[in-house]
Amino acid sequence: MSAATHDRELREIIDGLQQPEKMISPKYFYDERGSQLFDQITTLPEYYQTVTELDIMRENIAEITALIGPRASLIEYGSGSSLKTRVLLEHLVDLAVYVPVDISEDHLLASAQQIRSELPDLEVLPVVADFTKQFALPDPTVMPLHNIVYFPGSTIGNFTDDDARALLRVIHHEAGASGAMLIGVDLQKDPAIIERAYNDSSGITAKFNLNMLRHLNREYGSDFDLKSWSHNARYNETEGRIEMRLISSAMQTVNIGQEAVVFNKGEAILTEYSHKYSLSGFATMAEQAGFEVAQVWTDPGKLFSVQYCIRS
Ligand code: SAH
Ligand code: AVI
Repeated sequence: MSAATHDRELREIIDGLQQPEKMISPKYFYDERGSQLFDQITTLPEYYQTVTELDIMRENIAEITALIGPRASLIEYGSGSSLKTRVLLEHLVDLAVYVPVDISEDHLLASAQQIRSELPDLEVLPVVADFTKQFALPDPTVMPLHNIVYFPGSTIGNFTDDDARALLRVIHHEAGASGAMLIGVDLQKDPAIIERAYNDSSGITAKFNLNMLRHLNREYGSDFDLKSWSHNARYNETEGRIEMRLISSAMQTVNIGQEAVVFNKGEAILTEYSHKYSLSGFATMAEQAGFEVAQVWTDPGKLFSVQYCIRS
């Protein structure tokens, strides 16, 4: 990471901790350990999202590949271990290039290397970037016919509605006139099912949440004492979202950069929103970003959806 990026991120973290409700962006979950913990979350029985999205992809892959067509450039936002992408990579016809984009550098590069070894004929051009900031896309060897932006996992739900719309507008631009977006969108359902997914019985989500503080201590020199924080995740029915927080078990001062941040006993840091959408709610948001939802696939229980969006 460049010194300028490091300084900008440190400023961003401090700004968040100086808000009336203290908060840190969920992008800081993802150092190497955070990415590994996320991979563990995807295998938990309570975390219905990954297995359901994978099933939807497998079930509908013929229709999905027909819509995408040949010689596409597949650009994936927040690719992680590219688990669901493999279904696409194995079925898309004459794919021009695969461009996984992720902030978690080591994890991204290792995943890209793994895909190259599995599919030696495919050009894989990973981009280490924060996709909420401007970043350059690499030039592929084979000229693609169009761009498909793949955004699985319902990572869109980790943004506020305003930020999600802004990101969808960037994706709209990235996809270009002949392109499209294939996106995973988690759906509203019984709140008990949702809350269980973020309060798993093995405590992996708690470790994932707390790991953010370990990441900040290592990368940005803060001195959070991990023992005095605990995981909290609850569903806000009014807003239709999980809100994940870290709760301070004591009054304490945390030093970060040149700042000292005071926490009261019981005070929280908001670390993540995870919005759950209605189909109509997501369609409206996509429309506001210039997209029309052309096709929606869901599972029989209507837990999750995969949506193909074109320019409206
Ligand atoms: N797409 C995968 C992983 C989802 S986890 C799946 O569906 O299972 C979210 C991923 O997005 C992580 O790999 C994380 O490192 C990445 N990520 C989160 N915020 C990001 C940002 N602002 N810029 C780039 N990558 C980001
Ligand atoms: C990446 N993102 C969509 C996950 C989610 O469900 O919001 C991150 C996560 N947080 C807790 N568990 C998983």
